[in-house]
Amino acid sequence: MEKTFLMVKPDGVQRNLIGEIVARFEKKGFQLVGAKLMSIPTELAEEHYGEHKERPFFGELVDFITSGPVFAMVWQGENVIATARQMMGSTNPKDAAPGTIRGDFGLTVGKNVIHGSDSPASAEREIGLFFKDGGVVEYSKLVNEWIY
Ligand code: RTP
Ligand code: MG
Repeated sequence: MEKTFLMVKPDGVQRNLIGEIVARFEKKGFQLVGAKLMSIPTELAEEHYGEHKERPFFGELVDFITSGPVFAMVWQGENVIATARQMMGSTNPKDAAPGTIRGDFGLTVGKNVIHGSDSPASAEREIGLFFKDGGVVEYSKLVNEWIY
């Protein structure tokens, strides 16, 4: 089953949005298979956002993501990578549709509440970076056949 890496960024943690964000993915029917509150070491932040190394905002991005704890998660389900990105909304909250996480809660492009893997390759890479010591659980929900 497809997996993705999602993370409530430091602004979302400070604003008490962890529960709201987890609830959205739970209610959608996706399955939480890993989660932890953690501080990101600078080296991990630089590696995670390595694709943006040459961008002018790279320093600010690393400073922000290491500025306070984040809530790192692995979610599972069919098409979870693309669907989670839709549920997050556009990168810049000013362009994010109402009803999306960034549309409802985001303030600026730098403080946009949530991160989500943008492709299967990113998901595999990011799960490997953030959960390299384990913590991803395989389990079945026995409730019914309508959710993952
Ligand atoms: P993310 O990686 O955090 O999930 O966001 P994303 O895929 O929607 O956007 P991406 O292009 O990967 O950019 C990563 C993060 O960099 C910040 N950013 N700042 N100042 C700027 O113009 C600018 N552009 C991007 C955003 O916080 C974005 O989430
Ligand atoms: Mg990205």
